[in-house]
Amino acid sequence: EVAAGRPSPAEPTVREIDHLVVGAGFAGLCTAIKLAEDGEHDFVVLEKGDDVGGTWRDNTYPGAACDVPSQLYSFSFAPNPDWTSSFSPQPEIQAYLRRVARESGTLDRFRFGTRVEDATWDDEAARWTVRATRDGASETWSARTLVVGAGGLSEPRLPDIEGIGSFAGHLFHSARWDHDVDLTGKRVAVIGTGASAIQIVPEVQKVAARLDVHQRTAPWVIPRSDRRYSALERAALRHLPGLQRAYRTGVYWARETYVPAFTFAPGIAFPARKLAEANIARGISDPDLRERVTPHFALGCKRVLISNAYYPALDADNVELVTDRIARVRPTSVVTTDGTGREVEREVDVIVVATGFHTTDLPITEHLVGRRGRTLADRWRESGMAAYKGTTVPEFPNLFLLVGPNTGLGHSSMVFMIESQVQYLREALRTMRLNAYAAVEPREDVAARWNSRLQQRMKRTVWHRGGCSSWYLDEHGRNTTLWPRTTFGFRAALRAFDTAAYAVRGAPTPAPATQ
Ligand code: N01
Repeated sequence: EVAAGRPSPAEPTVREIDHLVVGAGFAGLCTAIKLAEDGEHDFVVLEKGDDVGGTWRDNTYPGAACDVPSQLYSFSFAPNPDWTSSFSPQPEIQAYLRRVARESGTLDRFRFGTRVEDATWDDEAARWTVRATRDGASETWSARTLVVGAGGLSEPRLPDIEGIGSFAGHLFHSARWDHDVDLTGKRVAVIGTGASAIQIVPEVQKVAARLDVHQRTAPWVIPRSDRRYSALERAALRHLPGLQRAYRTGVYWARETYVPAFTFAPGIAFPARKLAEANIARGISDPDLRERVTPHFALGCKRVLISNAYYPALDADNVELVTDRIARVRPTSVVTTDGTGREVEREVDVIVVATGFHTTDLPITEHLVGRRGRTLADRWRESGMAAYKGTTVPEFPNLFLLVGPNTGLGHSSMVFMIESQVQYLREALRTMRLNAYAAVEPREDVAARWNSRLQQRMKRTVWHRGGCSSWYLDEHGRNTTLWPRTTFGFRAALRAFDTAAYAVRGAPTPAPATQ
């Protein structure tokens, strides 16, 4: 139980608050810490789970680890000398986030076990009315600012496979791992070969009697240059903060110069492609299997995966790579078809669904209602998922989306992007405070120009031209998820709050926002 917003019989049913933050992952936590630092103490963080951590609380599958170097995958203001290796496993990241939350002194503003049901902009009051439920009871908040840090990869997407609901064994999504199911000696099917699956497969292979890996599209997998830090290194990192900063900067620039370059000129990825081919050759002895795991699209078109253990696991005797399409799931089996009508049925005890997340159709957007009375999802169904600077949206005053449209990365740390967005939020709040603005809303024309430039640039990227389909693209083939420039370019764009791009409404005489 936390103090923030705890209703008491004497309190009105609607609790007024300055800022309401949704989600307690990296984004929500960063927001809370920075709001507190700015003296903005009247805020609450509503979190449906029972802990901080977001994706790192939810993804507890065996082998879960970050594929971005640890030194970069931490807040710039909270370095972590305790990382044990260059790519941190999930429990360490979760422990880090818990520690940062505890030491920040903001935990009393977090309200766990509270699910946001909907949020509606009240134009007259220039406030958001947010309805939430906690322990079956509903509660209503009225907030000046709404910050949504609900995560871009937080809602599991289950595949639409005939009969999947009839499976009588254990079936669970990679992000909802069922730790009560012991896979030792079991017959297991893993559906998917994305970033989650390639971490899961080597762990399951070690214990399962048999493992079928259902691959629809082979991914590019390069070696993982992971290593444990020595005791000396850790001591040095602990006692010499400058060294940790240098380390972080080095990793940052190494990624920042190479990877964005091949987004526009896939030829530059040639060395990485050679590494990936060598990874296949090293890990797999069977030429037929090598052929079947070799991708037929440009490296970088989908997320480039890193693993030393994936290919050797596929090569193991108890593993079968299944490339025939899944036709249906039966109560005790998965049935595949080779396209000529020949079907193969494989009996399994457990199905792990590693099929990704809702990315361009985030469920929460169905429940955010803006100035014109329509939901964000409705707006985006018309225009495609889009925001101004990935953060604010016309029609939705005082709404800040963290990890919003076109802020994702294929090559570097999302923590960097989150910190940039939170900086923008702070500048917006400072501007509002200084000028006594009740509401700010990005202008349609400015937002449209921003997105049109972004999409023009996008057409030249490997994500569009690389010959693959991926979760980066929406149903119209537009990339509405990734940022197509450098991360420092993003930071520069969000350094200051650009009031001219906004329709502002002064206080205390509310009037309809104009452009
Ligand atoms: O999901 P994905 P993920 N039948 O969407 C297949 C981050 N992440 O959870 O390629 C059969 O990438 C699908 O096949 P195809 C990271 O940003 C980070 O693995 O579409 N197969 C694909 O193989 C990542 O990009 C870490 O043909 C079906 C797989 O399922 C994002 O999360 C670790 C299917 C889905 O891959 C998502 O990764 C893990 C169907 N009906 C994740 N539907 C880090 O280390 C889908 N597939 C930081």
